[in-house]
Amino acid sequence: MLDGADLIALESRFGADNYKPLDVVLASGKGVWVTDIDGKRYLDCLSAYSAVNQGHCHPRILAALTEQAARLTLTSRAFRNDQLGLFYEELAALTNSHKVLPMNSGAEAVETAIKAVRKWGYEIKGVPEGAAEIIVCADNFHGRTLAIVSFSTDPEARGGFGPFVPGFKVIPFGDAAALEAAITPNTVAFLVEPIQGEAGVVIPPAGYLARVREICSATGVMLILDEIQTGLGRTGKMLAEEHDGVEADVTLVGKALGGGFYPVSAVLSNTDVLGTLKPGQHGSTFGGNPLACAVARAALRVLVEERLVERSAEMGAYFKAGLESIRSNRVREIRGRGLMLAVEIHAEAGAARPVVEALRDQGILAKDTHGQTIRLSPPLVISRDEIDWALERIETVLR
Ligand code: IF1
Repeated sequence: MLDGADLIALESRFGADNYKPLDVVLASGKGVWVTDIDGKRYLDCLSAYSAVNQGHCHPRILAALTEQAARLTLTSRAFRNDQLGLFYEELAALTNSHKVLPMNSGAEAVETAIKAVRKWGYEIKGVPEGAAEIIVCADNFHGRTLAIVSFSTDPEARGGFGPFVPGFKVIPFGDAAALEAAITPNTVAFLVEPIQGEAGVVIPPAGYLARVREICSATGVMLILDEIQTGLGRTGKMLAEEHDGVEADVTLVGKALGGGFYPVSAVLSNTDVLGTLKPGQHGSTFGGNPLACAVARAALRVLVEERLVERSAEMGAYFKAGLESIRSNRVREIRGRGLMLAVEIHAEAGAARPVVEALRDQGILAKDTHGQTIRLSPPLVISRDEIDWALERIETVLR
């Protein structure tokens, strides 16, 4: 039998070295709990970066997956399948969208949106061919493809990968005046995360998104909200845009859309943006396949029927209040909305990584980001008792 050290050695021997995971080798999961190969249990406070909002191995999603997998898994879009239309209808209803374009990963949804708004710019807005500009924010995270890293401001994410894709302009996050100033007649879209995830759970100033919405509407610029991480209940609303009472022209969802079982993403549009893509102009072998659609339909049904969005708001407020009541001079700030939470450690108190390692030893899996921040985003099925259990341990580690 291979033990944990053996399996880690295999990873380092054969695997590309593009991750530095915590050395915990997981073998099973149920709800908010995961178990390593030695049988030690951990409370998952990362949820695969919000891809398992419904909890690990949710039985209803598992049933939908196995039922569909036994019936039909992949047809390609050359033919139709009996799940796609229903998936569209259900997702559109839940997100108040008119059009849906299914893809697989989050990055593919972002790429799709970039292509669609550029085409919209040329065909509808009348931007001269090749001149379309898309405005993005500093410290963004939208994925790892070449176009996306072209407008990343993280040297780690883009260093060494040029030449880059042109046509992007970077402005500060949370600064509506900067957006106004950056827009030109060739601007086709503004792409932004409602709350910046990778940047460390950064919430923009109150009124920012509403002002952004006004500016985009007044100037004929498509507002693209990347809700791949914030969407589907994570922040206590189905979409984070609802906190600000705005509607994006294009909304990107992924991660939890696949319920943690399968990569499913989608571009949702409330305008004619997706209408500019005609047969042959965009696609994917796997996007919209019947297995993906059946899994996503079940993942959405679980969110609604188990009231996980409401639960995220309620448990998030409870967890946040608990974190705020921890007396520790190492804590600089507690941030977050719903169950998208973060603890920022004072620079003088050391880095976040050793804190995350100490949490792991206490049975809590969380992730450090940007040196000082610890993200806490458990599956939305977490209970009050489980939060109390976590708070006790987090307090022990932080004091
Ligand atoms: C990794 C971060 C989270 C995302 C938003 C698009 C994507 C992501 C807002 C792309 C993906 C992931 C990818 C993951 C780390 C992770 C992450 F720390 F890098 F920023 F979640 F916070 N838009 N985020 O957050 O989606 O193509 O990966 O499906 O290991 O790179 P994807």
